[in-house]
Amino acid sequence: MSMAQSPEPLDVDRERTRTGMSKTALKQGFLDNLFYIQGRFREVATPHDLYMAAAYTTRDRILERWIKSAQRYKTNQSRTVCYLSAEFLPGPHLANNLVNLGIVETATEAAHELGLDFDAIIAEEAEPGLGNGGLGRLAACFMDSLSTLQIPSIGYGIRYEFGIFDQTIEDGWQVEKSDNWLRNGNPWEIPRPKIRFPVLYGGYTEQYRDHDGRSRTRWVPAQIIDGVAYDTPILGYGVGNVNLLRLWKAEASESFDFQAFNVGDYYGAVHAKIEAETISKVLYPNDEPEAGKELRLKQQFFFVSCSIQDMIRLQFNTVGPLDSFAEKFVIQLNDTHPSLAIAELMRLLMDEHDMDWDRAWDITHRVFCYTNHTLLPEALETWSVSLFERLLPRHLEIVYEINRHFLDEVRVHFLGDEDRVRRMSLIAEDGERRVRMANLAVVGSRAVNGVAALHSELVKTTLFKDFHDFWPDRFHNVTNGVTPRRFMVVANPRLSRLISETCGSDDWIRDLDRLRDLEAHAMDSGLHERWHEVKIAAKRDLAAWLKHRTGVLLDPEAIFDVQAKRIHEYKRQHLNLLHIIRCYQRLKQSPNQDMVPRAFIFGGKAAPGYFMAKLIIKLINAVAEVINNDPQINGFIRVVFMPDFNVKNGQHLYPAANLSEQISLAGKEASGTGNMKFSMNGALTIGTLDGANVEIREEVGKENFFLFGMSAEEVSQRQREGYHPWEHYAKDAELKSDIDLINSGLFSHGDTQLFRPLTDRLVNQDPFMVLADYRAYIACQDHVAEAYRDHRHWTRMSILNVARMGKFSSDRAIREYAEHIWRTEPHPIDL
Ligand code: Z15
Repeated sequence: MSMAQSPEPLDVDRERTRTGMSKTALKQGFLDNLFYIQGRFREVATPHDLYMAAAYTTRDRILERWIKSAQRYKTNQSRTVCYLSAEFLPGPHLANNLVNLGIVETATEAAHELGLDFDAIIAEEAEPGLGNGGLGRLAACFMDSLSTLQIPSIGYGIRYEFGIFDQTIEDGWQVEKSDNWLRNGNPWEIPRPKIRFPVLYGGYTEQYRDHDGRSRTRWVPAQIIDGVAYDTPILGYGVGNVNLLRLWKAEASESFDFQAFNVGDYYGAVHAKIEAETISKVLYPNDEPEAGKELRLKQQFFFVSCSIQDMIRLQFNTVGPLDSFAEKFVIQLNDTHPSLAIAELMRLLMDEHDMDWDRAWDITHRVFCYTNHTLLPEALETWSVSLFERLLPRHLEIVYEINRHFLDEVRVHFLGDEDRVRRMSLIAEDGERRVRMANLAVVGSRAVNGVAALHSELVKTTLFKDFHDFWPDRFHNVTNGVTPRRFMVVANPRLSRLISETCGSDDWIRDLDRLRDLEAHAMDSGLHERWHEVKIAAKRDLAAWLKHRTGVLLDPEAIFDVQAKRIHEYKRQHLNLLHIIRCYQRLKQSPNQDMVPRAFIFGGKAAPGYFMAKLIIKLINAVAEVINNDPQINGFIRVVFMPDFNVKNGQHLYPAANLSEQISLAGKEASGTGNMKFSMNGALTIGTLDGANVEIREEVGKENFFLFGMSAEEVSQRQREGYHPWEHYAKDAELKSDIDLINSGLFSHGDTQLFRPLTDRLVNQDPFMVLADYRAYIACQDHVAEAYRDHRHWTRMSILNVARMGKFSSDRAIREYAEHIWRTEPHPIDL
């Protein structure tokens, strides 16, 4: 893969042998690992054995860099970024690690010489699905970029035993299967049984006097659970730096076990063990907060408490006294899920390390930064005071105390504005009293950021307006990005090779702005031909994959029109469906019309308890069944639902897409990151002015982007005026007939009621204004079809989309965090 840095070939050979990166060394390492770790000969090895041997052979080559990084960071006392996230979605490690080690070609050759099917070995890996969607995947992209930019960092999270469910489709409905990703072992993690911290829950607090006679608080918990560290190395691309993904597993605390055992309660002790382990058992499969779920709050406190204790341990092991904690560390809160860390750090500094309030608060509010990922009111986390108090009595006291200090400041600043005080309080007092986690995160942090320019503006002017009035300098924007290593080099090797050949270097992989060099070739017919070939080849691969898994056969010449993301009403998969039904009706009315063939491809999981999202999946599959089996349509349009959309399966989708659907209601999608992944792989976007779409359009040029729909401004204006979806239904005959067709029973074997909840909601409420944007969407889709007929023009737009995607590398995002928010410097580890 790496064609850049080239000393003398002989030196390279010698160096590769010394570091075990030569083909011979890889082959020997592989056979040794197969024998000594898997206990197998080639002849009897299962595909999984072969994968494990390849994984261990790769891991062996990471370890030297890993240990060197850890030692260097320690002796340099480097400032360290701690990224706290309840979710990480790294995707399969093997292929990515080979890319980042720079040994893809050597490893491929080694495998072939051993007579192995390397692609099959790579496909064998089960991915760690420790996240729901965008937020977890963003954390994984950021880990990749932190290492690549050589910034010392630790990702802290939970080692869920069961990640996001596996999705199957049965009779058109989503069915959830548990994700037992650890079943066959995980070669990428190293357990650290000695890195273990007690996590306390429940009980009560009491006052006492310490030896100096000062009044102190003691928390007497009702339950103690241990968190044990499991470490996964995160390699940077083409650098020696390896950072740490440290995930906590819950175990019964030994002392508690023994207590029960000593009084003869053996079964009670075993029961306590089982109960303790449920804390890290399963990821909540919801992109929104799980209202009132005690176990979820326990999970959040569990990983936060372990992580803060670990940082305090590291502080003592390196720089020393806690006074410089905020110089040694910066803690980035990925949404509010880890915001209990603010109260936990206060507690540890005061109750365990003797600090007074002011010193503890000074450190705390200088160490934290908070990223907001949503404006949707239903997605803002709050916890009832009664649950909070039952589980974390000491933290509730601390939250109250933070609130008291904070609201006093607000009162002084805004004399007499008690309404404002009520809105800004950490405690909601209307109805059941609740702790507002977002307010806690803003008050406890030095910097707050949104994830795209539009989103960050709305954060300042709507969601956190009062806070922005009070602390204007606290608010920032860092537009999201994605890593080109996984989403271009790993997912799309053909395109990556073509880009490197065209640009004469693979420097773009570490410096994505270099893609601009493609612009000079955007009219070159030689490049056009190869660009088209690369896309068609990816479409053939995807078509074969989908045929095998769903039985639906797609025509690689058709427009591959893809919407892949969580299923949610605000993302408007049903708007896409209305367009499909429109195409179908047009073809039925005039079968001989000259329509551009299309393959409509969907992918995405619905939260198991989200009825409307599950009904949308059913409708997609119901429409697919009718259209795909209608002989009059004759394959002109096809609809397919890719089951189990995840990082691994997504890698088949991005390279094959011609058209990327980014059609959320403006103002609702904070950023989106799939939009970037598609565009980087040469898909054109049909989209609204929402999230990062706005900036993508600015970068690629408005003539290379299919824009439709209301702006966020227009949306809020329409809502203020009063929105009446039934007027659209009544006035637009085509819209009416598309919705009526759903209600006719055509897609439900005559059942006219099945999809009623969905169509009724559209006609009567339509909270995401599908009907208001319908006409503009159909018109825009017609432009897309016309544009696709001009192959040269389309290919040129596709090349320009890729050439202008430099901004959306997560390297750029991490550079902005490092410079404007974290104030961290790179610490290079030489190879
Ligand atoms: C999640 O994946 C996102 C926001 C959330 O509040 C939760 Cl709980 C999960 C997504 C946003 O919806 C998406 O627009 C954004 O790109 C992503 O986070 C990463 O910032």
